[in-house]
Parts: sequence; structure tokens; C-alpha cells
Amino acid sequence: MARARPEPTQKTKTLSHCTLQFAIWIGKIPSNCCFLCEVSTTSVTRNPIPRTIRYNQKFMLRYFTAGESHGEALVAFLSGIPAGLKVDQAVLDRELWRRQQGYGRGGRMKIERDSAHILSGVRHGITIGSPISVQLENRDWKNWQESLPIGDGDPAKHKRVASPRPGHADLAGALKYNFPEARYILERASARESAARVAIGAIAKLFLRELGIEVLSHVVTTGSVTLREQVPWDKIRALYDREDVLLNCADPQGESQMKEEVDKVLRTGDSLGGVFEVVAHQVPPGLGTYAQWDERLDALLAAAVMSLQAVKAVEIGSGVASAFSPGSLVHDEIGYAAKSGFTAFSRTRNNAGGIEGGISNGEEIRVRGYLKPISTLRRPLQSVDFTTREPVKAAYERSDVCVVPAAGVAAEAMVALTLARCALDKFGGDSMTETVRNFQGYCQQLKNY
Ligand code: EPS
Repeated sequence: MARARPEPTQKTKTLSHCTLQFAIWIGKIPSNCCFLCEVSTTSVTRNPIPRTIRYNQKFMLRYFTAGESHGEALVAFLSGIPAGLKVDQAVLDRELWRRQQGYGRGGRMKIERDSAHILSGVRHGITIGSPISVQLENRDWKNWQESLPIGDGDPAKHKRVASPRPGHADLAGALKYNFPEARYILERASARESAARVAIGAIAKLFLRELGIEVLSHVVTTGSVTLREQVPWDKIRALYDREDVLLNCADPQGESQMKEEVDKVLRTGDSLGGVFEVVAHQVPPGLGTYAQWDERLDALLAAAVMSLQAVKAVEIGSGVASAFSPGSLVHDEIGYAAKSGFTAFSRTRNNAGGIEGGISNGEEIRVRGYLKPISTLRRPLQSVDFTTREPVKAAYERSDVCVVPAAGVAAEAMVALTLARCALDKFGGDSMTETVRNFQGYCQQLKNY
């Protein structure tokens, strides 16, 4: 996990840039420290270097994505997965397929058939310890090559987004990046980007599977229909095997009511939000820590899920209801009897959602994401024309009307990446053999506790 920022000592203050780089490289100074260094030796005047050197490589596992919604491709990078993890492309493609499903998806999903093209970091079906990069082709690109070219292109073919959509990044992004309209803004802000996260999230899931951890999701709410009971793991697991995804809801009656909700907004030109729940099964106690605010597992998960397009709130366990209940009805009483599990400690319920004090406690981790309704409406809301500043209806090209199941799959990826990151920070390892051995040693320590 992140280490404290070291106070600059006289020694670090007078290090030359090269010495400093070398010290970091050979491990004398942890490269995952974030610090500022005042450099004041004569070498500086001979060879100008920045006064400030920043290192913020905080985690062992790092990832990011690139790509625009109607550009040629999305790309995702994943660095820090140990060598020797078996990577089956079919698993990645199955996750991508799952993200494309759900009742309420729009015309774009008829065009795209997402498939993960692994460019690096995997050879002969296993990871080799090098950064992994994955490319996802945008099939729609062929329809956009002229209107969204890399080069100058023909300005007459450019497809402007003339009026910003309320709820979307359009206006805030155009103001921030100083563009006269919102085309480039929505291209990157679009939830299309989440497909890239799902591709590398699938690799994180394969990694976690080697530690016995599984991550899946289900839909709790669509529009005004909500499941009241907690859904057990085996029912969520059964949803994963389905070949026909409607709303990824574990209750058939609830699911058909949810479908009616979607039908209603399809008829009226409106859109719908909802709630998904991600469940991480068989997570050992001990991931994350209270030691620093930004090392708490609940904080990391909240940020990871909140970072998904259209998610406006995140809940761990029964966090929201807990705020309105007395402590006796909230906290999960502790027993000592269970024969299975990481330890013999047991709980009668799991309102904490598997996390106490920012640390996983051995119960299932349950994270809910609350999704606002899609902000592109077929019956658009009021807006203003970017050029004339006259009142007009917000732009509409085409859109989904409900994406709760898809957002759940994207959130699985974010939860898996976060747990993989925390697991690697705890167990380390350059090869899977090393990581799994460290993990098993820790599990034995828990058994012996
Ligand atoms: C999105 C708008 C729609 C969605 C898209 C997200 O795309 P388009 O404008 O091309 O019809 O289909 O989602 C995806 C393409 C996807 O793969 O999830 C938006 O503006 O966020």
C-alpha cells in the first residue's frame, strides 16, 4: 500500500538527478513514494532539470484506458500482473459480451461485437510479467472515419453536437477544454470507454480466481421496481451462466416488472436509472487498511465504482439503511463456531458488506452503484445552442434507454481491478507461483489464529 511521504533530508536534498534516479531504480528509495525533491547541486546548473520530481506510483497494479467512442479503437493497459497467469481470450470476450447485453440497450449494440485483441504481455496463453495492452475495435468507426478523422479531414463533414445535453459532460467539458461545441467531449466521456475497463477487469478476475475469489453482479432496481431481499451468491452465480440477459435480475417476477418499466420509457421517449450490486465472493479478511485514508478498501471501491459513467452514488453493504437505524440493528454480531471459511469466526448477517474499518472482514463484499437515468433523451430536455445561445432542445442522435445490467458488469471489472490491486499490494509476487504461495501462507496464518 502507499507509504508515507518521506521528509526531505539533507541527503535527498543534495542528491543529483542521476543519483536520485539510480537510488530509486536500485530500490534505495521506494519508487512508490510521492515526494518533492529540491535539487541544489552544481550539476543542476550544467544540466537543467525540473526542480520538482514527482513519483506517485502508489500501487503494484496500474491500469488506464484510451480511445474515443467513435474512434478506431479503445485500448486498455494493465501493468503489474505477475507472470504465469493463464489468460483465455474467450473469458475476456464473454465479459465483453455480458456488458453489451440487457433490455434497453440502443442501436449501437447492434453494430458492436466487442472482442479483446491482446497486443502485449501475454505469450503462449500466459502473462509474462510485462505490461498487458488490449485493443477493442469500434466497428462503428467505419461510419465515422470522415467526420472524426485523425488528420485535418473535411470540416464540412464534421458532426457537431450543437446543444449540450443536460446530465452529460457536454457543457462542462466544452467549457473546460475550450471547444465551441461538444463532439470531442462526448467522444471520451461516453460509457463506451467502460468496455476497455471490462477487458482488463476480466484479467483481474482471472488473477483473483487463482486466489479463489469471484466477482459478479446483479440488478436490484430498475426504475421504480426494487428487490427487497438480499440475493444469495448461488443465485447471482446462476445469472452469470444465462445466455439470454434481460435485466440480470435474480427474481423472475421482479425482472418482468423491470422490463415493463423499460417498455414504459421506450414508449414515452424517456430514460431510466437503477441500482446494481456487485458481490465479491471468498475475499479473505485483511485486504485494505485503516492506516491511511486512501488505503481503506471501502474508499477505494467507492472511487472505483463511482468512476463509472452515470453512477451517482455508491453504497457498501446496507450503508444507506444503516444511517436510519439504531446500532443494534446494524452491526453484524460475532460468533465462533463455523467449520468452513478463512477463520472460525462467524457472523449472523452482513450489513457491513464485508468491510469493517476499511479492511475486508472475510464476509462477502457487497457494493451497490446507483445509476442516474441515461442523459440522452429521445424527447430531449431544454438546452441552449452553442452558437446562437438561443433556447433549443438538447442534441439527440441515438441512445440506450436503460443500462443498469451493463453498468453492473463494468462495475464488476472495477471491483475486480481494485481487489486485485489490494491483493497484490498485500501478497506481492512477480510470478503466480510466488503470489499464490504467499496467499496460502497467509490463509494458513488465519487458520492458526
Ligand atoms: C453512450 C451513447 C451510446 C451508447 C454508448 C454510450 O453510443 P452512441 O452514441 O454511439 O449510440 O451506445 O455505449 C456504448 C457504445 C457502449 O459500448 O456501451 C454515451 O453517450 O455514453
